[in-house]
Amino acid sequence: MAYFDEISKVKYEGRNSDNPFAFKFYNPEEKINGKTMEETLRYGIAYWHTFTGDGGDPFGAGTAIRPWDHLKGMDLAKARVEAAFEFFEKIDAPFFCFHDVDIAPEGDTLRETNKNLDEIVAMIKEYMKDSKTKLLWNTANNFTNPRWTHGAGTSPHADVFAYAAGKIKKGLEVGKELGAENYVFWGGREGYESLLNTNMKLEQSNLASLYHMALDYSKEIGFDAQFLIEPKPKEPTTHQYDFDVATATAFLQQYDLQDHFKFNIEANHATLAGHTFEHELRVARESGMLGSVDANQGDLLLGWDTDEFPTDLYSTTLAMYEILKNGGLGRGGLNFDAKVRRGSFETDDLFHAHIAGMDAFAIGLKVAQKMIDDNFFEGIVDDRYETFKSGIGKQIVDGKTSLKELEAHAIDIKDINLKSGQVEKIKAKMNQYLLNI
Ligand SMILES: [Mn+2]
Repeated sequence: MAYFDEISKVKYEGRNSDNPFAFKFYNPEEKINGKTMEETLRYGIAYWHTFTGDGGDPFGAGTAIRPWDHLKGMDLAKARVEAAFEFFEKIDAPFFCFHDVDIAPEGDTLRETNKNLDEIVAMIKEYMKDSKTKLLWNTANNFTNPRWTHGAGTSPHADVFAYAAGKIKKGLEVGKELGAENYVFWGGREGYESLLNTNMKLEQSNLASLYHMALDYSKEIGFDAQFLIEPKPKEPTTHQYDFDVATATAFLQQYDLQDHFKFNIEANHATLAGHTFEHELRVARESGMLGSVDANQGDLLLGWDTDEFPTDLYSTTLAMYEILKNGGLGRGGLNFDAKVRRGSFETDDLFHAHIAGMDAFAIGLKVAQKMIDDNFFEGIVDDRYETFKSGIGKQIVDGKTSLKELEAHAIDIKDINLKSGQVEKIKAKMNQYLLNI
């Protein structure tokens, strides 16, 4: 059965195309700096938002009209697999991502859940044989079911911790079975609401133990995926342990996990943490831990995680700058952890939204590459820190000076020739780059 009958394969038609079902900027075969756009951008489709989500929010029921709405249970799960692979083919997606509960319904026990998963995973494996779409990452949903109310790996109850461990074990097996490139840990409810009843040290140490056990088990079964932590500062808990990249880096270092994890960085989580998307990418890149990206955007007028499709070209350009300076995303990719707005309830909107996001990052890639070719930011930064290249500045950088020497250098200085930061001039030039692609 076809679920998106009226839509044919989305193709690149160029910037002047009037066809809403065509890419205007994303041309998968076009080479940018020696690599095709498809190879660099490594787009992924988020199963949960696109096939499982129904447009419901805390104030109202789902609005989405989907051709699989009439089905339930395992029949619904199977229809979603069929629809997903038809969608992947039509949108030309190289990757997809899922949580366990997105693809198969939970049973009353972990044993029943695993049985449902096995059936759907076998079906997905069959579909993958005839599809170019690969699994970018999978993960365990340890946050939706009421048992995770107080956390999963940070739960105050040992049975909940064991249940979480069992689900992760299964997730690693599923990842191996489907050839996942990465395995993601999003903290979900790993945090706390109030210190009045919380043993923070025990919770964090238990979480680290869970990660170590996951590493051991993946080694044992020969699953060589890249492990990724996805920071988020708040929501659902008040204080999430993986607040941002810097906080999560300290956690990984404290528990000797830093050599085994990279980060999956989500734009909307960055802005919730009070950072820009590019800030989080930069912090991860500078420590060699930029692994993958959840490509979306938040609404800066709202204080919660809106998971919108990315359309802000400043943001996609600065993100692609970080990704290109990182030498690409390696085994990671750009996963559209994004949902159509509740009011965008028609099936066609799934295509419009992905086309918008794919074009926005394609523009970002082209503009960022052009700026790198021109040494645009590098030139600005190089000039700005010029005084550290020689003399006392070089001695500071090389660690060859002292407070005494620095005082002697500074003691009679009257005028320091500080230069303007020229942020407005830089932004105006960036606008020229964006308009001239
Ligand atoms: Mn989000």
